[in-house]
Amino acid sequence: MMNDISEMFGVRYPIVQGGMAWVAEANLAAAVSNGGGLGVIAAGSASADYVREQIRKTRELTDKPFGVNVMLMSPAAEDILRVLCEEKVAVATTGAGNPGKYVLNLKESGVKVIPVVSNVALAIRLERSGVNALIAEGCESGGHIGELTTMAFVPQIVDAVNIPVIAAGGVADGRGVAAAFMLGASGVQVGTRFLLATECTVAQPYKDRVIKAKDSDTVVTGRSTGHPVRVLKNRFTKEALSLERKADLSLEEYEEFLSGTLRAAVVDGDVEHGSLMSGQVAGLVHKEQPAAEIISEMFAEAEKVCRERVLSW
Ligand code: TUI
Repeated sequence: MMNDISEMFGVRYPIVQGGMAWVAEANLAAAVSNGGGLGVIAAGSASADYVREQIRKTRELTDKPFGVNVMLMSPAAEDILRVLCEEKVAVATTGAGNPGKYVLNLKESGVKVIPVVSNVALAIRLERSGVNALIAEGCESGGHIGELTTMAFVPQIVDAVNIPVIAAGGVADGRGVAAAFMLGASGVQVGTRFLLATECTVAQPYKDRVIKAKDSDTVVTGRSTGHPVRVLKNRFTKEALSLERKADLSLEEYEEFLSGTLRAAVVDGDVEHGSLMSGQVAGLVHKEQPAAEIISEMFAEAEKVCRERVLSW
């Protein structure tokens, strides 16, 4: 399936793997790229050296293009972006901030820049700064989120810019892919379903919680602190929400409470005290599968639903 996004990335299917901090490392990124999508290494809060090592490891596992997601709130973000230029990574996706001032350098080094945005104003500004495409992320997503839903947000971005738009948030199967294209997107970004890829090295208890989750099992913590994050409900979210109700809570105290909780979930499999970031589609994903199978299944289903439900009405 060739379109502007698959041609831009040089991949078979217009699907980008979400830049899930701690979760998305070389094994998952390479598996997604080998399966015909764009695999992505998440830099998260890691060091520039870690990112360079993961880039080199991914190159040993695939000869296909892949990207790196840079979480711009990280103190190491600038060093990581320098590594992406030096290593001439195909694509940089960015999140949790405005990458405007880095766009020129990245593009001059041959790195395509695809920022995640959660409002139209930033999308317009970034189009002017020369980014190659945009990821419009709705609040159905896991992790750090904006306010708007994918359904409302994607067509508004599509109307506002003249570069390709990739829809994210709430996409986990072929129906989601088809719906994203109906909204005007040229591709999709998928996180939660790839968390259940066989090649994803996240601790098994985390995967099992996602598999067991129902539609209403995610909650958004951190709204009161200005850092809303969608996660699966557990003892950690109960404590986080109760801490947020404290009148004299300082940001430092809240950040101290959060510190290490994502690592605890992903690496140690601590599903009670850990932060189990997940999208609302957790209730839609039921099993582990190889990344390549996830991708081919999603696009086969998208084609089928378009034929059966759209083209025949
Ligand atoms: O970045 C994400 N999702 C993430 S990052 C992350 S790491 C983390 N770990 C612990 C606590 C908090 C975060 C987990 N999930 N998604 C992309 C995204 N970007 N969502 C929203 C935004 C965003 C927000 C503000 C993009 C741009 C932006 O710009 C602000 C500005 O300066 O205009």
